[in-house]
Amino acid sequence: MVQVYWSYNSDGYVKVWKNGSVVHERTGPNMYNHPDGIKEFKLGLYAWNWKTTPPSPPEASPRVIFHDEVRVGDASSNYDEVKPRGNKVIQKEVENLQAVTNGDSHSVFDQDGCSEYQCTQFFSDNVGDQVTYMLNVPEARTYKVKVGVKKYKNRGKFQLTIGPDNHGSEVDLFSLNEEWSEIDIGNVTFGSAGDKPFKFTVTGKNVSSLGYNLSFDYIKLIPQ
Ligand SMILES: [Ca+2]
Ligand SMILES: [Ca+2]
Repeated sequence: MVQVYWSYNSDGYVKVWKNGSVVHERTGPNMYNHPDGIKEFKLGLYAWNWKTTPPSPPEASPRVIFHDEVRVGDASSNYDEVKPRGNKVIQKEVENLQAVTNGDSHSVFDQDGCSEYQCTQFFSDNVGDQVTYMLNVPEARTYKVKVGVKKYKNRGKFQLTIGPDNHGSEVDLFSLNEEWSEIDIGNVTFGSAGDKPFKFTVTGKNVSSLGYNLSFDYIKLIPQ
């Protein structure tokens, strides 16, 4: 990451950041003293003689350059706004998240089919019951959200709400046999990083289901 204060005076500076630390720094004038103020950031190959030596371009060895994830901030930008973001998939095990319900009990159980050998069960018993998990979203950006669930014969249907908005459609967790599944909720844009409430509200149950319980395994955030 390059941080520049453009100036033709001694207060100009250029700082080069790598992995969160300044690794190179130069202070002093870094632009011409020109009435229009030439402040330009360019990305490209520097091969001046390709332009000036007629006939253009002259014989030259090929040069190749790759650019990726270019973001340009301004005077009000901060490090997090422009830093390289990467594309690592984040998976949070629901059994490790703080859970708050509307009163019905909630517990963690061990089973081989669950990711990290544990899932949660919400003993909801009616429409409108809710469990909210707090999930730390590391960056303000768009993620595809997927939820790992365990289906069974006593499960209800839910609607997921993240912050103020519903995401995805109603999901039916009923299955005659135990079944693990990954539900694609779709893309969600987070305007800021930090703890976000993922609220699951019971919306009904399959006619064949014996109850309204919900069961979760993990929540996955896939950078888009
Ligand atoms: Ca209840
Ligand atoms: Ca799990």
